[in-house]
Amino acid sequence: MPYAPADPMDLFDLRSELSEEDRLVQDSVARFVDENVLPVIRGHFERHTFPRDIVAGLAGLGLLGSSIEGYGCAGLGPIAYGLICQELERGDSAIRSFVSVQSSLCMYPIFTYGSEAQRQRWLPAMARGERIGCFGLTEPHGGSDPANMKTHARRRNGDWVLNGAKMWITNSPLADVAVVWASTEEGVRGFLVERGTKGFETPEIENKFSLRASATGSIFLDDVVVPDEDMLPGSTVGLKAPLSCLTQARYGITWGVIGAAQACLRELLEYTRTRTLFDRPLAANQAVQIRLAEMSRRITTSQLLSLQLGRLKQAGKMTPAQVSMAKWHNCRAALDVARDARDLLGGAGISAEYVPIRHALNLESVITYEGTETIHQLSIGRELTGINAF
Ligand code: TGC
Ligand code: FAD
Repeated sequence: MPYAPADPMDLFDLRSELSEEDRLVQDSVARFVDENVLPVIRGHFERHTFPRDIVAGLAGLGLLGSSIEGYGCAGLGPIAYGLICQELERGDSAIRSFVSVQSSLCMYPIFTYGSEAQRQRWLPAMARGERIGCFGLTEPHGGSDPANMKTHARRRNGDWVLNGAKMWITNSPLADVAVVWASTEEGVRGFLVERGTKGFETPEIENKFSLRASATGSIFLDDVVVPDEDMLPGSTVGLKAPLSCLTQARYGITWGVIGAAQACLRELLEYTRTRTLFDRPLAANQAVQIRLAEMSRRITTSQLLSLQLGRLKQAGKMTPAQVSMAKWHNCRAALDVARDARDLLGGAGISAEYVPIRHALNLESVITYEGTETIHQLSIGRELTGINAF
């Protein structure tokens, strides 16, 4: 058979490993991103605004709570969810973040730990994008150690009274409902707190230099009364429930960041072929080709990790340590690709006209949230040695 050059974004032809359904999902999300995200995202990044207009489109494609069966959700498998994240983050990490939080951090705990009444009330409306959720775990004094939780819920006349503060909460300024984790006398539990409840405030965090197209805020809880029926009854007492939500979202992030890295490499390939320096295309220099090859190696190893992780998830065998390895590896790989692409664009690399600077700035958040790089390294260290070094 004659040799045909591989797709530079898929050197190991992993697309041929996908099911027909997964390919259809990927193609339709890719089209959506090309038509609805790429034309507007730069403006939103520059203005520091979330593109709220696209929420209906995300919902229309079944991308909100896509892994949930029933309740108006699409019931897709883990590889399809990964591909959704990958294509969305090719547009911008903010869009993938929105979908991660709505799907993995809000709809997932309501589905997994909620009562039937809570599922009926929230999930169909959230799948339609009519209700937006946020997830409040991190607190101002330190997000890496959620066990040291200060936000608390105390029982009063059959209700719960919540006090405390959460910080760096994606979607909180937009959210209709917040999944708030609070410490109780029995341990940590999840609560659904609705906008409009007295004492519940969600001011936006301004002036971010990263994820500028995402709405990030705080949550302040000042004697907020939450009825007992809005406590997540299945949330086991302790950190297991919130950490299980993080596992779902981190899985999606491992795929998402591949999309950001691909966007950078694709643009850079074009740029280095067409920019002439010292009488030859930039891409004709060995030093440049080695850097492009490095980017491709980082993307390919990330793709292989995520695909295998997806297969393990599908088989019900995925472990938190595997997720930590892929989250650490793929975020680091994508950030290195974006920073190096920025450098190879020279001065143009600092302009929003090219995508690497936007992706690099976004990835500075992505490598920090959902567990910093160090937290994931220490999780793997604990898995290997059996010694907790946090
Ligand atoms: P540890 O003793 O390890 O665990 C307590 C219990 O939870 C279980 N567990 C998990 N279960 C499911 N998934 C996981 N990933 C789990 N990790 C642990 C564990 O088995 C145990 O169960 P049991 O039955 O024995 O009680 O807890 P630890 O206090 O030692 O903490 C470990 C550590 C440091 C890894 C954890 O605290 C951690 O992951 N810290 C980082 C916090 C973090 O990632 N926060 C993210 C906030 S949300 C966010 O950033 C959203 S950004 C969204 C976006 O815009 O995309
Ligand atoms: P800290 O925990 O204070 O860590 C500071 C530094 O110390 C880090 O480099 C860390 O790696 C290091 N460190 C910590 N412990 C150790 C140790 N034992 N040994 C060595 N080094 C250590 N949270 C939510 O709950 N919901 C959200 O929706 C959400 N969205 C976010 C959106 C954005 C844009 C950002 C930036 C953050 C978001 N977060 C959210 C918070 C995020 O999860 C935290 O920022 C993250 O977990 C780190 O917590 P921290 O910022 O308090 O840093």
